[in-house]
Amino acid sequence: MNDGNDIPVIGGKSFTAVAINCAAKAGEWIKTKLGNHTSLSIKHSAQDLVTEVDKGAETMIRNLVGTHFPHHSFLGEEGVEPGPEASTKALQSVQDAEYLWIVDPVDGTTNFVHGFPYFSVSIALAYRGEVIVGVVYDPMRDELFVAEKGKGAYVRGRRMAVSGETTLRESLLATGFPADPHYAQPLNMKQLQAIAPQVRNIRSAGSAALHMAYVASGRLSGFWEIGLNSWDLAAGALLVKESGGTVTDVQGNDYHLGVRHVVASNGRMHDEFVTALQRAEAGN
Ligand code: 2AM
Ligand code: CA
Repeated sequence: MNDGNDIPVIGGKSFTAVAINCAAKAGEWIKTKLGNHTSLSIKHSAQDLVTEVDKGAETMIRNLVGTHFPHHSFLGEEGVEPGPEASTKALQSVQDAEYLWIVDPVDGTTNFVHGFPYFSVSIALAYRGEVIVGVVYDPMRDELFVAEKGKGAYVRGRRMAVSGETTLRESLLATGFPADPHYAQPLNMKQLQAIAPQVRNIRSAGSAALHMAYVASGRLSGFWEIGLNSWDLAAGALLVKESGGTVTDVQGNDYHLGVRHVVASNGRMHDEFVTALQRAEAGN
């Protein structure tokens, strides 16, 4: 096969096979580094961390993707300057690419640094701005979540389906606590305070990609978070959609690569969920 540019590529593999291979390989390596990373840098703020493991894993994935698909574009968290403006600009510069790989080498870096065993590798491939392959790999549990557009989503070789809860009252939700103290954090606190009494309970485990994978697999009814980047969400969004769920922004608009404030759910209580978040934001 070739990669769409009529130049044959040696050792041709499907997009999904390459995504799985990259996630598994990087994930296994990251796992060996748990508790052994040697450098820790602060990016945007004391909450925004990066280690040599994030950078090494991204390089590994970039090289592997480049070997199979040398003409594809690549957007990885560690190749972008910290902060929301740089992320938005970086996405804008590549989002019209024919094929774009969107990679978070370690989603949940804070957990990784502290030895809290909940982090993932997130790899998505978008074709003309639409995600067509999504893989999220949890190396600690050796769980690989994979979705192909139109072909469903799978974990451990079994087709995934979202959960059945139809109301917020019976829902188990997750959120992420944002670092940005000016906008995202106060808004998230408002939402948390308003939503908590309306639901069964709320979790916050620290990897957006894995939270999305848990919505897809029915372990969570829904997830929301403010101020994320395309690499945190692209793979997970396809997992949720291909498992029968719904992904929007906090206004209820359909997911696209530029969404930063995300709401994902089993779809059955999505409207109630979005309405509750909007009410919380408006303070009523
Ligand atoms: P990361 O570990 O790849 O940075 C946890 O709430 C989620 O927020 C994780 O997916 C984490 O991804 C992301 N995150 C952590 N710090 C962040 C920051 N400063 N800005 C944006 N997202 C962040
Ligand atoms: Ca990361």
